Amino acid sequence: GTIGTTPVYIGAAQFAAWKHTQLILDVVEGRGGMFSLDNGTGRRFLVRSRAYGEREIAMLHKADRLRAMQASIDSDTDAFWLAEAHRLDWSVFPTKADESSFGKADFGIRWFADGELNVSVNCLDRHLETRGDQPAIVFEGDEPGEGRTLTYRELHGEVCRFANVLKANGIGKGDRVILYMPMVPEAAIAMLACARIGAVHSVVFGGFSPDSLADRIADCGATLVVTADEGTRGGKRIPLKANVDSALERASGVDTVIVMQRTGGQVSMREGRDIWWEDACADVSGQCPPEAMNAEDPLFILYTSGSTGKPKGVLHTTGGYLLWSTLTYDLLFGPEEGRDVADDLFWCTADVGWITGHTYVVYGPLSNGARTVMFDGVPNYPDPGRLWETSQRLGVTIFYTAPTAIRALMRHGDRWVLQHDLSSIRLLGTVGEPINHEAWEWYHDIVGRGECPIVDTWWQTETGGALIAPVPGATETKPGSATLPLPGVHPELVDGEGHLLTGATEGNLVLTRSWPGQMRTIFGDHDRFFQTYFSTFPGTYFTGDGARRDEDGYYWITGRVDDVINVSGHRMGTAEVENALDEHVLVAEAAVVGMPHDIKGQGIHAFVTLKAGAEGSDALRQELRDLVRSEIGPFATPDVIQFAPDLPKTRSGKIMRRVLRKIAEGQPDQIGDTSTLADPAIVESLIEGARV
Ligand code: 6R9
Repeated sequence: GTIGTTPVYIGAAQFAAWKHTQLILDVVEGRGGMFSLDNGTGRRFLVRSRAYGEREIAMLHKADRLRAMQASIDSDTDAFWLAEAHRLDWSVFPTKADESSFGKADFGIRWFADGELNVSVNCLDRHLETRGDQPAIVFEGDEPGEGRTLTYRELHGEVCRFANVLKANGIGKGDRVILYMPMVPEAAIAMLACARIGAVHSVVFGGFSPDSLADRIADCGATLVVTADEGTRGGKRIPLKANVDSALERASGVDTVIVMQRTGGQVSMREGRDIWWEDACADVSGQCPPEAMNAEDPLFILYTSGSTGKPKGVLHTTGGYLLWSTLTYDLLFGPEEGRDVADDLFWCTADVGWITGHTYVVYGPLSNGARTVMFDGVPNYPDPGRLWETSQRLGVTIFYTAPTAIRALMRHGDRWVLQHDLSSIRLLGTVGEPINHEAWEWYHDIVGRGECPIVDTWWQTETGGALIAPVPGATETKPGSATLPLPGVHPELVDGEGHLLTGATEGNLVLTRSWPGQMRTIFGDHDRFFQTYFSTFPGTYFTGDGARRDEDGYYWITGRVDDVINVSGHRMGTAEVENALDEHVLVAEAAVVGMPHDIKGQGIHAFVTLKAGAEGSDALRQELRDLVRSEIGPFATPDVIQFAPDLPKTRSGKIMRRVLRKIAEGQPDQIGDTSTLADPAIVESLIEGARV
């Protein structure tokens, strides 16, 4: 990096270093500062430098940017991250970057700890001057064409108004607010309004049952809930407000419920507790000063499943999470040289109830000044061409979805895709589970016309944003591989004892160093945070995933190695489903494992033993399915319920899940050694039972 020829690439880190040493005095043209320079806008900048006089600089391709990033991160990690921090607007710029430790003695995750900023300012205010009238959110409802567009200025006004409503209802910095919403702009407005005043949002996916909702309200101690009268999904209505009402019969502490009108359906409003969104916002100012937040102040809690029955409140903070969302959105989906971020229309189909919706529907795109689609429908309504019809109509250029949706649509044949002109799409992405070869090929050849790179992004609720993924234009892809770690990500594979494995091999996937987007704690249980992620292989963060690494260093995620299953990209703990089944009076014991499923990736196979005298029947199967639906939500409904005389247990009484997994996978010949079972004969009867 010297300025010799024109144009030259200046990475953020390089620029910061030069600026620091006063080599660069002034950015004469353009918005100035690192953000514009490294934002890939492709505009040329006149830079006046003490050493070289006036020079023109311009962006180069992503491959060069990635190389420059990797080089500077290796030479001085902290300087690199402080330079990258210039992607954001801070009220107090941090002087320190990474202060994390994975070790027991000084355990803790901290980034940019003396910096101050506000997330809503970064997603809204800072764009007003340059992008105020540009679309921020493009909303597409359940019915094709039902929608509206909010510009950055409109979104800013709505967010300020709703922030004032929250304040008027007693919400302030640090208070928890539950959002139980459809995929409408109001969901993003409520998230950003919380961020504006320093309240901590916890979005609960609208498919969760009242019981699951109650657990989450109670766990995070929320005092306010935002919901809608009803949601709509594929023409059907979801009774969101009624679900909140029944959840609040169980969970206490909520004084206010704000209800937005989505369908106009009948709901009951409790005097003194429930208010309409529209009424509350009617006479409220569209200005709301942002709360100055410390980089390590909480931004949100999002519940996710682990090996135990109790969902974990994953806590993300302000500075590190936002930087990681901003950086990874730009690297993976940002524009190439000569284009602006708003030349793209980005569509991530995830619901805001999941981490993908947080990072790549709301925070990442908006922080970058992008145009982001919010979709409140489903892929097969009114027909299996919906996603492609909508992509064509809206002019989507980047499309990001889950393999399960691709597999489901692939089944219906190519014609649903080929009927539509998808030439606007330039980039495709996947997330949530490994993508099988067949689905990759179809996505690439049919949806992507054989022309669009596929960005397979591996990450987790815990990681905040993508960690292993190809940078389009820079990383060669291989179908089914998430490819290589992004800058600042340090994956390793270890064996069962935690020994580091080198070269081409397979093992447990760990991360040996922190990155800004890493979760900071499990809300209310910091010790559980350490135990869950840092005690299995001491000194590392254990992902719970297994992976293979090939001779080129590419990672191929093989799936969870713990008791977590991934059904249609919905992550759940087998213990949660077991707990729900155990609630039935006739159930003595239940064990749940994943089974291969053509569309969902994994399905749920439940082995259930009944209390003495009880008889298994189809009617009971249906009761058990309904029970899981009402305890957790429809997406957790078991595919197979097998009544079993007993479960395979070791002499110490531990269920040998490996045996059940092989039976559910239809590979009983691979069960292996069962000699340590208390009653090895049980295995034969289970295999027999699985055949019927
Ligand atoms: C973002 C998200 C995390 C788990 C993760 C892994 C699986 C996610 C993947 C993938 C293979 C990918 N996973 N992306 N597996 N290839 N590209 O999905 O978060 O809901 O917390 O799930 O999903 O098993 O551990 P989350």
